This record gives sequence, structure tokens and C-alpha cells, in this order.
Amino acid sequence: MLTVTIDGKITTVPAGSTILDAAKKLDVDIPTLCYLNLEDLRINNKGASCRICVVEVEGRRNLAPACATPASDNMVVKTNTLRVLNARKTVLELLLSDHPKDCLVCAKSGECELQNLAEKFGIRESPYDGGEMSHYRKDISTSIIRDMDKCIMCRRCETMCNDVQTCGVLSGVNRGFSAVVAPAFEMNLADTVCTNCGQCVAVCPVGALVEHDHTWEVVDALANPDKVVIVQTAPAVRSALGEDLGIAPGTSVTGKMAAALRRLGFDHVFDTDFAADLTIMEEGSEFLDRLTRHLNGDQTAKLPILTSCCPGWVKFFEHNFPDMLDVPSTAKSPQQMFGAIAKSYYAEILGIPREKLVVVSVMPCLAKKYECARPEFAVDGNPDVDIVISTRELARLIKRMNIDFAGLPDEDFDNPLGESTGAAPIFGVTGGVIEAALRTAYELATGETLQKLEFEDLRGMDGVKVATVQVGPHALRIGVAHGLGNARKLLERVRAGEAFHAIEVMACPGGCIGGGGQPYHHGDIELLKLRTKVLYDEDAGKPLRKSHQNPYIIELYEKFLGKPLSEKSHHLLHTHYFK
Ligand code: HC0
Ligand code: SF4
Repeated sequence: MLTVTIDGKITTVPAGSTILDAAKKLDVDIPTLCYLNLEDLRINNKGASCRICVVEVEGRRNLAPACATPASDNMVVKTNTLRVLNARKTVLELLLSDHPKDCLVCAKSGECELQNLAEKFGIRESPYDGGEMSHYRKDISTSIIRDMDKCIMCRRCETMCNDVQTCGVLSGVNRGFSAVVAPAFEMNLADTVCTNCGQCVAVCPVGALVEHDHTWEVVDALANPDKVVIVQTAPAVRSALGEDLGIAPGTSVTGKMAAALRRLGFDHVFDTDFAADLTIMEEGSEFLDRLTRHLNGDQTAKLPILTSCCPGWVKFFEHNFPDMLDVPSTAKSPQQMFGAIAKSYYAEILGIPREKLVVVSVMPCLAKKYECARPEFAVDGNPDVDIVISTRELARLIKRMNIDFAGLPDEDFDNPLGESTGAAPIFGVTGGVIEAALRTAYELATGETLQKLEFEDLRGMDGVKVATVQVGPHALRIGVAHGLGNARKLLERVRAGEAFHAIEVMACPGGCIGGGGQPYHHGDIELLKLRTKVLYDEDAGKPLRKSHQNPYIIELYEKFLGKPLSEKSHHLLHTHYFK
């Protein structure tokens, strides 16, 4: 262990720690911008480029960046000298000298780390103003808006896109004043292999990468008297929405969220969780069908089955594993199943044409904006899901409409598309979809009641989890990966011939709870753990915890679909993939 003194306080840290690690242990605040370290998820931005974290180290002439300077034994550090203060002020002034100061209309205003620091350090003007400014064309994809005029070259997005997601879309191009983070040849994101996962957005400290905001489209739909506007909310939204609305992290806001959506004016407030149960019926049945045929020697029955509900993951395997497009489940995601059922079954119940219905989704995810725009999820040009907003955007809408969220009562979702079992909320956590599928597959395959519903080996934050699960006579080898880099590793094992029966992949670290549209986590892994707990608690508290027990799902099959994998189910609830 190394003994380190910071601002007169003494602590010990293990060898390999940085000054910043030691300061954190002592609760000494050192400002950072380019720093991003989520140890449990093995995310580490080796930037040290912004220099806002400089400190004085006794015996050294130059100031040292705390995030990148290793601690040494008996090191004495000062973080609050006038020299440090002045250096940080200069760093900020230089950053602002090439930054559009349009905070009034910036999507990140109020949550911008640079804005917060400028405020904290009392920067009122920059002595370097008036020089040349970088200027780039805005790049607007369905999911993301890139405004590189605002980029501070912290490279956090690059680390996420390349090291964590292994998508290789964003990297530093050009040199000196022209240096910028961009796709190759400065192409538009929409023309690249970008998966729309939004992890670059989740970690951008400024307004250079933000979601494509669709809140005003929702307002327009709600204000249109000719439309019936319904909403569905993804499992992970309820685990984090409260964070942006003054409620303590780790608090489930399911009931308040339903109430707020009603106050916003939605005609019916439904739940993607209902469609998550439906997904389990279809995907679970497809799995059992493939497994049975495979065991009977049918070479066309491909195993492992791969979950297909995460649109970032779907685009990733379409780009990176085009030789394996017959391996993923053909089941649509819960979002798209909901849209397809809403605009057929539910439109029929209401007695209105599908064009009169507007389906809005609230998702923790930016790729869901891209997913709903995929042409195969439309009928004669009318999309199954019309508008997707993220958790952050819903929080903004609630604030904009002056709704006292904390003071709302807990309300229920509407039926028939609002009821769900405990298997549904855990979709939002890595490992949850496969756990939900196994609960149902076990009972359908064996005809016995599953005694222990929690598959502990499939839970937790390990990037890749592999477990063997006994289902009747079959020992099933199950894989789980979260984060696309981990998914790539697992899929390469499959491609190399390693045997699995089923694999779940979620594109974002932690699963949807860590999605690119969730309230910013600012590198706080504890926040992701709290969100995880909310969803597992919601599951544990439900009277029914297996998808096939959902009475409204049973009714949907009885009245409309027939049975899982029926012709109608195939037509409405299954899809195919493209190279
Ligand atoms: Fe997810 Fe989903 S669990 S992708 O992460 O499967 O976004 O929360 O809505 O569709 O249900 C996101 C979350 C969903 C879908 C569900 C799945
Ligand atoms: Fe890379 Fe994901 Fe950002 Fe696309 S959305 S640029 S894949 S991190």
C-alpha cells in the first residue's frame, strides 16, 4: 500500500492507483472532464487530455494531471493552491475560446459538465475570444445529433464506441486545430455501422452528442383532436425516470409514471412490459421448437438461439455477423410487438383504422428511435410505432408541463395492453430476458411448476456470463453478454464452434438500465446497481412472475392470435434480418 497526503489528509491506496483515486478515497473533490472510469464494467478512458484535474505534487516542478499520475509512497499533493486554481481557470478559458457559447438553446444546458465548471469557476468571459472557431456541419441521424462545434476532444465517446462497443465508428481525425472526433471520411452516422446504441451520447460531457429529441412531435400528436394517442413504457424507464425529477435514485416510479402520462394527455397508458410477456411466449416457443428439432437431428434448426429484442444488437450482428443471420430469434422486440398488436388487435377493439392511432414509446434507448423507423415495421408506410422518446425526454416533457411528479398518486396502467408479470420488468437488466424465457420454457417443456424462479448464475454485472441450466432432461448451456464488445467475444466463440443453446445480448452496459436514453449516470456505477435492484424488486413483488400466466396475454391468444408461432403471430410478431 502507498501512503498519500492530499491537502493535509492522509490515506493509503494500492499500488497502481492514481492521485485521483486517492483523492476520491479522501472525499477531496478534483474536477474532471475527460476522465471516465467505470471499473466494474472495465470502461477506462485514457484521455488525460483536458488538464482540468491538475494538482501540485511536492518535489515536482510541473503541475500533474491527477487522473493520469500514479500515486507513489509518501507523495504529498495539494489540490487547492492559487497556482492550481489559475491553471484550471486557464484550461476552461482555452476550452471556451473554441466553444459556441449558445447554452440558451443547447440540448445539454443544465446537464453540461463544461457549463457546470465554467459556472463553478466564475468564468464570465474568455480572454482568448475573437480567434478562429471550429465549424462543422451538424450530423442528424434518427437517434443522435452530432454537433462537433461543441466537442472538447475528451475522447470519452471514442472509448465507448471503440473499446467498449467495438463498433469503431468514432475516432479522432485530422491534426491540430482541425482535429475532431468523427466517423471515417467524416461520413454521417446514418451511413456508417453505427448501431445507434447511444453509449457515446451517454458519456459526452457537453452538447456535442445528444439524442434526437422528439418531444415536440409528441406534443403535436397529443394536441391533434383527430388522433387517438397511446403510450407504452419500457421496463427500464421506471427504474431511472425519478432521478431526473427530484426523486432519490433507486426508487421505482412505475405508478407515478403512469399517472404523469395520463396528466400529459395520453388517451391510454400502456406498458411495454405487456409486450415483453408476449415476446417470451413467441421467443420461448421458438426456442423450444428449435431445440426439439435440433435434438431430432434436423440440421436446419439452428442453435444457439440469440435474443433479438435489442435494436443496437440487431444492427451490430447484421453488420458484423452477416453469415449468422439465421441464428437470432425471429421474434420482434417488445416495442415492435406492442406497436403491431396496438395497430391491429387494439385498433379493432377501438373500431378505428390504424392510421388514426398514434403509438408513442418511452424507452431508455436511442436505438429504439431507429428501430421504429425500419421500413419492415410499417404497413403501407404507416409505422407500428410512430414516435419514440427517451427517459430523459419524458422527464423534460413532465417538467415542461409543470406536473408535480413527486406529488402524484400511484396509478395503474390501462388494460388490455398494460398488465404484466414479474418476468417483464427484468427485461431491463442484463440476463433478465433469458431468465424470463427460461421460467416459461421450463414449464412449457416439462409441464412442471418451476420452484426457484431466480436464476442467480445469470444475474450480475460480469460482461459475459455462462451457466448450465437443467430443463427437464436437458442441460442447457446459456450465455449472457452486455455491451457490444462482450457480445462480439461471445459470438466469436459461437462462430468458432463452442456449443450454446441460447444467448442473450443487450447492447448497453448493464442492459437497458444503462441505456443511451437514461438519465446521465456521470460514471456512477452505483446508480446502475440501484436501477437493477428496482427491477428485480418489482419482479419479486408481483403476484404472477411467469409470462405465460399473464391473463391478458392468454386472452390475446384466445381471441386474436390463436397460439404462439401461429400464422397470425408470425405475420405480426416476427421479422427477418438484412446484410
Ligand atoms: Fe429494453 Fe426491451 S428490455 S430492449 O432493453 O427486450 O429499450 O427497458 O423496452 O423492446 O421489454 C429498451 C428496456 C425494452 C424492448 C423490452 C426488450
Ligand atoms: Fe458508436 Fe454507439 Fe455512438 Fe454509434 S451510437 S457512434 S455505435 S457509441
